[in-house]
Amino acid sequence: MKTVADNPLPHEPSSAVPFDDLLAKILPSLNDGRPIYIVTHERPDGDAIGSQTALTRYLRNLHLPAFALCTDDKISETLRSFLDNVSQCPLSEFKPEDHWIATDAGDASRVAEALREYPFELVIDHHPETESGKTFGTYRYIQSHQSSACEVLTDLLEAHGYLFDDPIVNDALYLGLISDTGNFCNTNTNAETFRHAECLTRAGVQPHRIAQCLYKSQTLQQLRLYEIFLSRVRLYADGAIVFSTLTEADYEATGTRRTYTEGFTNRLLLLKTAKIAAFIEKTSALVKVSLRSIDPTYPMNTVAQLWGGFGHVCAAGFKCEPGAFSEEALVGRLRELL
Ligand SMILES: [Mn+2]
Repeated sequence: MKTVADNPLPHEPSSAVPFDDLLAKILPSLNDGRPIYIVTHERPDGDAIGSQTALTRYLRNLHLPAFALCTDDKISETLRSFLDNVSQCPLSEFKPEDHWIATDAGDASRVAEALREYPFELVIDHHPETESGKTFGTYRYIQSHQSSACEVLTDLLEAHGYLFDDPIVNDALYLGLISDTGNFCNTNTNAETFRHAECLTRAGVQPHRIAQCLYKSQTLQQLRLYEIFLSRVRLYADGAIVFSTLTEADYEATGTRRTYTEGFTNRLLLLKTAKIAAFIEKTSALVKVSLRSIDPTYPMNTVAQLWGGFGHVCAAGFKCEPGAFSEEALVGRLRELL
């Protein structure tokens, strides 16, 4: 049997009060009546929408004119139901000279192309720092040891004196927490994650209700898409590497969209032999690959970087032109990690 010492925490837990009150430093400069746009990454997931919703709502509660700027009109109805709780601004109405904050997006390349040149004043993220990211945002609060942008934001709000008294903020924070930890199953789950979850649950969040929203709200069309996804599963290296692929035609045939595949890559790791999973999405113009591994022994970010991508150790991805992608080459790189 392994001892605790043999199984150290994958990440150093942060201390209970890990930083000064950053929001108190920044908010005075944002309080000049101009709108504050809260932006997140393209193809937003639960953590993106959760952190965007929570921060927009929190600033609104402080009587600041904050808006969630939605750059993706194809987000799933589940995520939409969280975002619809806060003030939103359509892409057509913003003014460049207003205030800009990014959450769950530490690099300009993560936000919509139209916004990349704007002067972001605050950037909140938990993705590992990138070279290009260092010039994005005046204040950068990047905590790559934390599970989610929502966990980072929970700390920021706590330090700012938030009493966890707004159910909309709390539910949104919890959404991000369970999204990025895979419902507390991924390697980024640690004691601090549970402390934040406890804090939110004590404040009234009902974990079963958020889990129901996120994991048990599939339409029959989505299940049909998943059926196709499973039918395309192929194994390499005696089942240690699991691949599947979807194409534009699959979305059309099932009446679904690319944004409906949340969680698909992780589900390839349900296979007992699986160590590494890759979900390949093909369109005529682009190949998008999501990579997941069961633990940091198999670093996915190093592989994603070979194709210009990035990400976390156990969850990374890349996009490239169809001509630049070869499944054999990817399998070859992944085999080297085993
Ligand atoms: Mn995230």
